[in-house]
Amino acid sequence: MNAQDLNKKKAAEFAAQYIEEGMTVGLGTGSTVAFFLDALAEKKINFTGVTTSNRTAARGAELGMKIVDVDEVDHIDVTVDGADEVDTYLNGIKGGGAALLMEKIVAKNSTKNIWIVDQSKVKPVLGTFPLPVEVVPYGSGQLARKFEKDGLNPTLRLDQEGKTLVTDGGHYILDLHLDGMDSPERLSDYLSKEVGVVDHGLFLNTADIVIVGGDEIEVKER
Ligand code: ABF
Repeated sequence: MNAQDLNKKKAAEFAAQYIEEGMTVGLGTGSTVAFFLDALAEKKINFTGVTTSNRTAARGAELGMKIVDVDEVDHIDVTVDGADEVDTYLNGIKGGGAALLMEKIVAKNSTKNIWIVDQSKVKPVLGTFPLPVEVVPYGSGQLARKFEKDGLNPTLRLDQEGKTLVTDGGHYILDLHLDGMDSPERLSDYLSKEVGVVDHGLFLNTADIVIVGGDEIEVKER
């Protein structure tokens, strides 16, 4: 296992201690969360998992977990999810795993949000990682042209076979290659107002705790 995966595993295993018997737990998507699911299964406690993607639902079921959709619970005690980038304000970019919409829905319905990342995800400012924007397929070409004109360098996300990726929600993803950003808040507002944008990967004021796996575990609190 390489150093990055070891750090992911460390953060994931540390996060498992926040989960108690009987909790309703939002389960994120990605390889760091995969380590978290394994650590959670090891605890052998009863809890209800709320899924953020078909992949997570499938993995949770394989591990014998009770996995439900967000509308089947009245609240979510805590959600544990990964991220692609986290800045010093604990704002983040998510969506590298193409699950940003369901992740944001689950996060917004959670009492507490915990992110688990390896130290390579922690950056002084956001925007090195391409910003995913989930868009309605109809009109996505026009949106891409507008983003291009606005200097946002969009690329249409393709799947492993080189075909246009379609998210669990039936949408496309335009990744914006920004090389940094002055104001995540302004960019979030701009994107949210564009007709055809379903949502985007800027998760602002969302994470309450970020657990960073490195030589030491670092716990950052909002
Ligand atoms: C998920 O975690 C996505 O939002 C994000 O892209 C991913 C990070 O993946 P990994 O843990 O595999 O680095 O929540």
